Amino acid sequence: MAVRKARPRRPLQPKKKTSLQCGRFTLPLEKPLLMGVVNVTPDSFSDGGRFFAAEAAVSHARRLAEEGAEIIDIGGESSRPGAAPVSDQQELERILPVLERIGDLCVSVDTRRPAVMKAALAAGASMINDIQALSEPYALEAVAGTGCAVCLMHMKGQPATMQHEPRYDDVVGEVKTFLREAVRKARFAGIGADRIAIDPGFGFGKTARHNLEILRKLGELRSLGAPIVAGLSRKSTIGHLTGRPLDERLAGSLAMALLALQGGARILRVHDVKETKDVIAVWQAYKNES
Ligand code: 9MG
Repeated sequence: MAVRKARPRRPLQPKKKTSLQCGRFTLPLEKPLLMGVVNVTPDSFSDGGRFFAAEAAVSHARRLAEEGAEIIDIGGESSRPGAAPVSDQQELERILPVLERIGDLCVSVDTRRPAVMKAALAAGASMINDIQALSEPYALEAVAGTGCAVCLMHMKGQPATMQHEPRYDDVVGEVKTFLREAVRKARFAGIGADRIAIDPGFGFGKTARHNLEILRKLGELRSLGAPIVAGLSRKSTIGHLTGRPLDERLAGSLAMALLALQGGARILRVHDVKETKDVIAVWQAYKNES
Protein backbone atom coordinates (compact mmCIF):
# COMPACT_ATOMS: atom_id res chain seq x y z
CA MET A 1 0.00 0.00 0.00
CA ALA A 2 1.27 3.40 -0.97
CA VAL A 3 2.04 5.57 2.01
CA ARG A 4 1.32 9.23 1.50
CA LYS A 5 4.10 11.41 2.76
CA ALA A 6 2.99 14.11 5.14
CA ARG A 7 3.58 17.59 3.69
CA PRO A 8 6.09 19.56 5.71
CA ARG A 9 4.20 22.12 7.75
CA ARG A 10 4.94 25.76 7.15
CA PRO A 11 4.82 27.94 10.26
CA LEU A 12 1.63 30.00 10.28
CA GLN A 13 2.39 33.51 9.08
CA PRO A 14 -0.19 36.26 8.78
CA LYS A 15 -1.03 36.85 5.10
CA LYS A 16 1.03 39.56 3.47
CA LYS A 17 -1.10 42.70 3.02
CA THR A 18 -1.13 43.99 -0.52
CA SER A 19 -3.02 47.20 0.16
CA LEU A 20 -3.94 49.52 2.99
CA GLN A 21 -7.56 50.60 3.20
CA CYS A 22 -7.72 54.28 4.16
CA GLY A 23 -11.37 55.27 4.06
CA ARG A 24 -12.25 55.66 0.38
CA PHE A 25 -8.60 55.23 -0.68
CA THR A 26 -7.07 51.82 -1.36
CA LEU A 27 -3.31 52.29 -1.24
CA PRO A 28 -1.29 49.52 -2.93
CA LEU A 29 1.63 48.34 -0.83
CA GLU A 30 3.74 46.73 -3.54
CA LYS A 31 5.72 49.96 -3.70
CA PRO A 32 6.67 51.91 -0.54
CA LEU A 33 4.37 54.82 0.30
CA LEU A 34 5.23 58.29 1.49
CA MET A 35 3.43 60.03 4.29
CA GLY A 36 4.21 63.76 4.12
CA VAL A 37 4.32 65.64 7.42
CA VAL A 38 2.31 68.84 7.89
CA ASN A 39 2.49 70.16 11.43
CA VAL A 40 -0.19 72.73 12.20
CA THR A 41 1.32 73.95 15.43
CA PRO A 42 2.13 77.60 16.24
CA ASP A 43 5.87 76.98 15.85
CA SER A 44 5.54 75.43 12.38
CA PHE A 45 3.74 78.05 10.26
CA SER A 46 4.75 81.53 11.32
CA ASP A 47 2.42 83.41 13.55
CA GLY A 48 0.56 85.55 11.05
CA GLY A 49 -2.81 84.67 12.53
CA ARG A 50 -4.96 81.58 12.41
CA PHE A 51 -6.17 82.01 8.84
CA PHE A 52 -2.63 82.55 7.57
CA ALA A 53 -1.39 79.43 9.36
CA ALA A 54 -4.17 77.30 7.84
CA GLU A 55 -3.52 78.68 4.34
CA ALA A 56 0.20 78.01 4.67
CA ALA A 57 -0.46 74.47 5.88
CA VAL A 58 -2.86 73.82 2.98
CA SER A 59 -0.29 75.02 0.39
CA HIS A 60 2.37 72.90 2.07
CA ALA A 61 0.11 69.82 2.02
CA ARG A 62 -0.69 70.39 -1.68
CA ARG A 63 3.00 70.73 -2.49
CA LEU A 64 3.83 67.46 -0.69
CA ALA A 65 1.00 65.68 -2.54
CA GLU A 66 2.28 67.02 -5.89
CA GLU A 67 5.76 65.80 -5.00
CA GLY A 68 4.38 62.31 -4.53
CA ALA A 69 3.12 61.84 -0.97
CA GLU A 70 0.30 59.32 -1.05
CA ILE A 71 -0.74 60.28 2.49
CA ILE A 72 -0.64 63.71 4.15
CA ASP A 73 -0.25 63.54 7.93
CA ILE A 74 -1.51 66.63 9.72
CA GLY A 75 -1.08 67.22 13.42
CA GLY A 76 -2.16 70.00 15.77
CA GLU A 77 -0.25 68.92 18.86
CA SER A 78 3.52 68.78 19.06
CA SER A 79 4.90 65.54 20.53
CA ARG A 80 8.35 67.04 21.09
CA PRO A 81 9.62 66.69 24.66
CA GLY A 82 8.53 69.74 26.66
CA ALA A 83 5.85 70.86 24.17
CA ALA A 84 2.83 72.52 25.78
CA PRO A 85 -0.24 70.26 25.93
CA VAL A 86 -3.33 71.41 24.00
CA SER A 87 -7.06 70.89 24.60
CA ASP A 88 -9.36 69.01 22.20
CA GLN A 89 -10.78 72.38 21.19
CA GLN A 90 -7.39 73.93 20.38
CA GLU A 91 -6.30 70.88 18.43
CA LEU A 92 -9.50 70.94 16.38
CA GLU A 93 -9.23 74.69 15.74
CA ARG A 94 -5.81 74.04 14.23
CA ILE A 95 -6.52 71.02 12.06
CA LEU A 96 -10.14 71.38 10.87
CA PRO A 97 -9.63 74.48 8.68
CA VAL A 98 -6.79 72.60 6.95
CA LEU A 99 -8.59 69.29 6.68
CA GLU A 100 -11.68 70.94 5.18
CA ARG A 101 -9.61 72.40 2.34
CA ILE A 102 -7.71 69.21 1.42
CA GLY A 103 -10.58 66.72 1.62
CA ASP A 104 -9.69 65.45 -1.88
CA LEU A 105 -6.37 64.05 -0.54
CA CYS A 106 -5.76 60.96 1.58
CA VAL A 107 -5.30 62.72 4.91
CA SER A 108 -4.07 61.14 8.11
CA VAL A 109 -4.60 62.99 11.38
CA ASP A 110 -1.93 62.66 14.02
CA THR A 111 -3.86 62.69 17.28
CA ARG A 112 -4.32 60.69 20.47
CA ARG A 113 -7.65 62.25 21.43
CA PRO A 114 -10.85 60.34 20.68
CA ALA A 115 -12.93 63.54 20.31
CA VAL A 116 -10.45 64.87 17.76
CA MET A 117 -10.44 61.51 15.93
CA LYS A 118 -14.22 61.57 15.62
CA ALA A 119 -14.40 65.17 14.38
CA ALA A 120 -11.51 64.65 11.97
CA LEU A 121 -13.05 61.52 10.48
CA ALA A 122 -16.40 63.31 10.11
CA ALA A 123 -14.54 66.12 8.29
CA GLY A 124 -13.00 63.71 5.75
CA ALA A 125 -9.82 62.26 7.28
CA SER A 126 -8.93 58.80 5.97
CA MET A 127 -6.44 57.66 8.59
CA ILE A 128 -5.66 58.18 12.27
CA ASN A 129 -2.00 58.20 13.25
CA ASP A 130 -1.88 57.70 17.01
CA ILE A 131 1.43 57.84 18.85
CA GLN A 132 -0.38 56.10 21.74
CA ALA A 133 -1.74 53.25 19.60
CA LEU A 134 -5.42 53.98 20.39
CA SER A 135 -4.89 53.45 24.10
CA GLU A 136 -7.01 56.38 25.36
CA PRO A 137 -10.45 55.29 26.60
CA TYR A 138 -12.91 55.29 23.64
CA ALA A 139 -10.18 55.75 21.03
CA LEU A 140 -10.82 52.29 19.56
CA GLU A 141 -14.55 52.99 19.48
CA ALA A 142 -13.96 56.35 17.77
CA VAL A 143 -12.32 54.70 14.77
CA ALA A 144 -13.62 51.13 14.64
CA GLY A 145 -16.95 51.73 12.88
CA THR A 146 -15.42 53.97 10.23
CA GLY A 147 -13.39 52.71 7.28
CA CYS A 148 -10.28 54.68 8.21
CA ALA A 149 -6.81 53.23 8.48
CA VAL A 150 -4.91 53.42 11.76
CA CYS A 151 -1.23 53.70 12.52
CA LEU A 152 -0.46 52.08 15.87
CA MET A 153 2.80 53.41 17.28
CA HIS A 154 4.96 52.32 20.19
CA MET A 155 5.98 54.96 22.72
CA LYS A 156 7.58 54.38 26.11
CA GLY A 157 6.29 56.93 28.61
CA GLN A 158 4.77 60.29 27.75
CA PRO A 159 6.17 62.97 25.39
CA ALA A 160 7.07 65.34 28.25
CA THR A 161 9.37 62.84 29.97
CA MET A 162 9.97 60.00 27.51
CA GLN A 163 13.59 60.95 26.78
CA HIS A 164 14.63 60.91 30.46
CA GLU A 165 16.97 57.90 30.36
CA PRO A 166 14.69 55.34 28.68
CA ARG A 167 15.76 51.76 29.48
CA TYR A 168 14.97 48.38 27.94
CA ASP A 169 16.28 44.85 28.45
CA ASP A 170 15.40 44.04 24.86
CA VAL A 171 14.12 47.05 22.96
CA VAL A 172 13.02 45.18 19.82
CA GLY A 173 11.31 42.44 21.83
CA GLU A 174 9.45 44.99 23.95
CA VAL A 175 8.34 47.04 20.94
CA LYS A 176 7.22 43.90 19.13
CA THR A 177 5.22 42.58 22.09
CA PHE A 178 3.54 45.96 22.51
CA LEU A 179 2.63 46.22 18.81
CA ARG A 180 1.34 42.64 18.69
CA GLU A 181 -1.01 43.44 21.57
CA ALA A 182 -2.07 46.77 20.03
CA VAL A 183 -2.96 44.98 16.78
CA ARG A 184 -4.87 42.31 18.71
CA LYS A 185 -6.92 44.96 20.53
CA ALA A 186 -7.63 46.84 17.32
CA ARG A 187 -8.76 43.63 15.55
CA PHE A 188 -10.94 42.70 18.55
CA ALA A 189 -12.57 46.16 18.36
CA GLY A 190 -13.53 45.41 14.76
CA ILE A 191 -10.76 47.13 12.80
CA GLY A 192 -9.97 45.01 9.73
CA ALA A 193 -6.40 43.81 9.23
CA ASP A 194 -6.27 45.72 5.93
CA ARG A 195 -6.75 48.98 7.88
CA ILE A 196 -3.86 48.55 10.31
CA ALA A 197 -0.26 49.81 10.07
CA ILE A 198 2.35 49.56 12.84
CA ASP A 199 5.21 51.84 13.81
CA PRO A 200 8.10 51.22 16.25
CA GLY A 201 8.07 54.92 17.21
CA PHE A 202 11.65 55.99 16.55
CA GLY A 203 12.65 58.57 19.17
CA PHE A 204 9.63 58.04 21.38
CA GLY A 205 11.20 56.96 24.66
CA LYS A 206 14.31 55.70 22.86
CA THR A 207 17.93 56.78 22.72
CA ALA A 208 19.96 56.90 19.51
CA ARG A 209 21.34 53.45 20.41
CA HIS A 210 17.79 52.05 20.80
CA ASN A 211 16.72 53.61 17.50
CA LEU A 212 19.67 52.09 15.67
CA GLU A 213 19.02 48.67 17.15
CA ILE A 214 15.38 48.83 16.03
CA LEU A 215 16.46 49.95 12.59
CA ARG A 216 18.91 47.02 12.33
CA LYS A 217 16.22 44.54 13.35
CA LEU A 218 13.18 46.22 11.79
CA GLY A 219 12.53 43.07 9.77
CA GLU A 220 11.59 41.24 12.99
CA LEU A 221 8.36 43.27 13.08
CA ARG A 222 7.28 41.95 9.68
CA SER A 223 5.86 38.77 11.19
CA LEU A 224 3.15 40.89 12.85
CA GLY A 225 1.57 40.99 9.39
CA ALA A 226 0.96 44.75 9.17
CA PRO A 227 2.77 47.29 7.01
CA ILE A 228 5.55 49.02 8.93
CA VAL A 229 5.63 52.81 9.14
CA ALA A 230 9.00 54.40 9.87
CA GLY A 231 9.36 57.99 10.99
CA LEU A 232 13.02 58.99 11.17
CA SER A 233 12.98 62.21 9.18
CA ARG A 234 15.00 65.03 10.82
CA LYS A 235 14.92 63.23 14.21
CA SER A 236 17.39 63.91 16.98
CA THR A 237 19.18 60.59 16.40
CA ILE A 238 20.35 62.08 13.10
CA GLY A 239 21.48 65.18 14.99
CA HIS A 240 23.27 62.93 17.45
CA LEU A 241 25.07 61.01 14.70
CA THR A 242 25.95 63.94 12.44
CA GLY A 243 26.09 66.91 14.80
CA ARG A 244 23.66 68.75 12.49
CA PRO A 245 20.82 71.04 13.58
CA LEU A 246 17.22 70.36 12.53
CA ASP A 247 17.37 72.24 9.24
CA GLU A 248 20.53 70.44 8.07
CA ARG A 249 19.43 66.84 8.44
CA LEU A 250 18.27 66.09 4.91
CA ALA A 251 21.19 63.81 3.98
CA GLY A 252 20.92 61.95 7.29
CA SER A 253 17.16 61.59 6.82
CA LEU A 254 17.61 60.13 3.34
CA ALA A 255 20.19 57.64 4.62
CA MET A 256 17.75 56.62 7.35
CA ALA A 257 14.94 56.28 4.79
CA LEU A 258 17.07 53.88 2.73
CA LEU A 259 17.95 51.79 5.80
CA ALA A 260 14.29 51.64 6.80
CA LEU A 261 13.28 50.47 3.33
CA GLN A 262 15.97 47.83 3.43
CA GLY A 263 14.66 46.69 6.82
CA GLY A 264 11.13 46.27 5.47
CA ALA A 265 9.36 49.59 6.08
CA ARG A 266 6.47 50.08 3.68
CA ILE A 267 5.46 53.62 4.64
CA LEU A 268 7.96 56.40 5.30
CA ARG A 269 6.76 59.38 7.31
CA VAL A 270 8.89 62.26 6.02
CA HIS A 271 9.22 66.02 5.70
CA ASP A 272 11.17 65.95 2.42
CA VAL A 273 8.92 64.11 -0.01
CA LYS A 274 10.57 64.97 -3.33
CA GLU A 275 14.00 63.82 -2.16
CA THR A 276 12.71 60.67 -0.42
CA LYS A 277 10.81 59.75 -3.59
CA ASP A 278 14.22 59.50 -5.32
CA VAL A 279 15.50 57.24 -2.53
CA ILE A 280 12.56 54.94 -3.17
CA ALA A 281 13.25 54.94 -6.92
CA VAL A 282 16.90 53.97 -6.36
CA TRP A 283 16.02 51.31 -3.78
CA GLN A 284 13.39 49.78 -6.05
CA ALA A 285 15.78 49.60 -8.98
CA TYR A 286 18.37 47.94 -6.73
CA LYS A 287 15.79 45.41 -5.45
CA ASN A 288 14.62 44.49 -8.93
CA GLU A 289 18.15 43.84 -10.12
CA SER A 290 19.05 41.51 -7.27
C1 9MG B 1 3.52 62.24 14.99
N1 9MG B 1 4.78 61.55 14.81
C2 9MG B 1 6.03 62.05 15.07
N2 9MG B 1 6.94 61.11 14.80
C3 9MG B 1 6.27 60.00 14.39
C4 9MG B 1 6.64 58.72 13.98
O1 9MG B 1 7.91 58.33 14.00
N3 9MG B 1 5.69 57.86 13.62
C5 9MG B 1 4.38 58.22 13.63
N4 9MG B 1 3.48 57.30 13.25
N5 9MG B 1 3.97 59.43 14.01
C6 9MG B 1 4.89 60.29 14.39
